[in-house]
Amino acid sequence: MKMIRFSTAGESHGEALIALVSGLPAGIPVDLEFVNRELWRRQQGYGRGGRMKIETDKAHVLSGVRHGKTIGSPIAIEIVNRDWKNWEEKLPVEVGDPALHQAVASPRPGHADLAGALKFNFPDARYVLERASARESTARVAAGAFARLMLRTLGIEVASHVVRVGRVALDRAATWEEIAAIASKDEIVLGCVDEPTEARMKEEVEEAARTGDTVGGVFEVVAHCVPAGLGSYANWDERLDGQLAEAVMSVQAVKAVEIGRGMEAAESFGSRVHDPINYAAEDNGKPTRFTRPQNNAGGVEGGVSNGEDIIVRGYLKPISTLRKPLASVRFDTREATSASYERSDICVVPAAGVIGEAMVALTIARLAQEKFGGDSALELQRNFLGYIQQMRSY
Ligand code: EPS
Repeated sequence: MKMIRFSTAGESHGEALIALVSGLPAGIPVDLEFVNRELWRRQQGYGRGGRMKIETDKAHVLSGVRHGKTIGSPIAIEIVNRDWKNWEEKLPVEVGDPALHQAVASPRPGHADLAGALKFNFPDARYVLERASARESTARVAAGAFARLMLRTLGIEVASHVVRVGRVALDRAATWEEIAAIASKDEIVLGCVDEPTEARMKEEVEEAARTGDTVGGVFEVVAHCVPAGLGSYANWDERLDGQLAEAVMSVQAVKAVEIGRGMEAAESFGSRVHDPINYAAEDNGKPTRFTRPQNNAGGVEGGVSNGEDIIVRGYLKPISTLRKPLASVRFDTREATSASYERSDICVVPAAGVIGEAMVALTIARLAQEKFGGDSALELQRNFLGYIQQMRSY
């Protein structure tokens, strides 16, 4: 089956994380600095925990890339966990010394701990935490970076920004240029395009830090220059919005996904929601002369991309590991106690945005490859340009 697929393996305190990406065409230039920069971006943001001081995530490509280009074979990427040296004896692959096992003795409300322990019949939540942890998202970002490299050859870019942290929301529209510029900053605070708003977001994180709490928020991913025609209304599981929603909802801590102004639309009249259609005299270098004065639909109508920017928002619950833990029960005695606490983050909204970008890029790359096909970058590009040409004449 010729389809872009990816999977990940690895545990939070295991030896390494692994991403396996297959189905990318041969001949895509691989910029490893870009891949590592993406991994760096995922580690940033005000409110990240102590673990980020231990790790400097780097992609070690084991296969599928030779002489700086993809070769059409599966790409295996390893990201070593530096923290492994502190866990080698506590989490050995072999039987090891049971006295060194570090139990997660009481499940954290909001985390996978309880449901996971019940499901897999574990006596405590250690193994659940190890895999359910958002550390796994490192591998997704590495896989996503390769999808982005493919999309780049078609002129498609993906970026994200933070539109809410706790009670503080960005109250103005952001341009594509502003959003894209965040990724090249040397210091990422909270990934908001508006400095005064970002400063207030920072105060929100500070308050959570002071009170032993955590804080969530909303990130927005934008995919730019996606041509009309990706996804389909023909079958329920081919709809672009459905596939984007699944991809973004699968990001750790995301509890809701919105396409365009989905939430507001539910409260408004149709005449205020839908984006009027115009036809321009000139194409202005765009693939189509159909234009829209606004983009409430977030670039998707009827489950199909419509040529406008694709806009997807991920709503994050606050991280479930609390320094001032909530009520829980001991796994061994069933006695009431407080939930386990292990080093964690206070706010991860900008990092989640980077993971959201990876998931959106992987989804769009898969659909682009499905539509345009091609075993080599050249063939993919030729098919893509042929389609753009066809659209220009419409
Ligand atoms: C994370 C690494 C983890 C956590 C976080 C995400 O490292 P550690 O558990 O060693 O501190 O900081 O995981 C969680 C939020 C979670 O709930 O498990 C990372 O690399 O993103």
